[in-house]
Amino acid sequence: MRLLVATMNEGKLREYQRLLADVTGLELETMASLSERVDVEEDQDTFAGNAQKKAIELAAASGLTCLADDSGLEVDALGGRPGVFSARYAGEGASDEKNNLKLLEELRGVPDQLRTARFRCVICVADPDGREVALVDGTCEGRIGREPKGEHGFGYDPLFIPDGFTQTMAELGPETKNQISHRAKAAAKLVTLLRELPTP
Ligand code: ITT
Repeated sequence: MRLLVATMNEGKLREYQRLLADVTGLELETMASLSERVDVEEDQDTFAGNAQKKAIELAAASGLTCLADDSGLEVDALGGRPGVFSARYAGEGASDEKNNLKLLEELRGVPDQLRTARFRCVICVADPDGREVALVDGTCEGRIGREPKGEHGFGYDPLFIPDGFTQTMAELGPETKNQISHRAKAAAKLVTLLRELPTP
């Protein structure tokens, strides 16, 4: 099956290429295979709503089975923010660096035990007729550090210290991240579901 990994985020794309590498019969396509750029407005108020919207619209536009995820960071001391606004927390089109700085600023003075947070990922797969064929999720619990550390990953990885570790996700690197992350957990559920789908 050809599967379009519908993301403009290079970091996510790299992770899916690794996470789905060993699935037999799956041929991954990237947005580069689309003849024209398709923008989907992420205007839903849940991760699931945005993932469904992206997968369904991009499947229809590409004529391919399509995987989309909506993901982000929920910080307890901020009442779950930035949540679905994670990519544009510091403003539309904000860089990862700006988002991280804003997060540190908002958490200034918050003690370690209250800096708990989680990454959340919802993956939706839609077939070329725009029918949802899978909806799965995954979370990764941790806490927000005091300064950005590490070079791997993307987004909030330099600030996020997963439970059970002392280093940030950006210090831990892709092998560890792909075993423990929200995206890895959701992808593992997806692989189980895809294996159960009847082959045409
Ligand atoms: P697409 O919609 O094109 O996939 P995007 O970056 O806009 O790309 P989202 O709307 O899902 O994707 O926003 C996710 C944001 O949440 C992302 O930009 C990061 O800031 C953050 N995020 C999600 N997963 C992350 C991860 O594994 N590590 C660090 N930050 C992450």
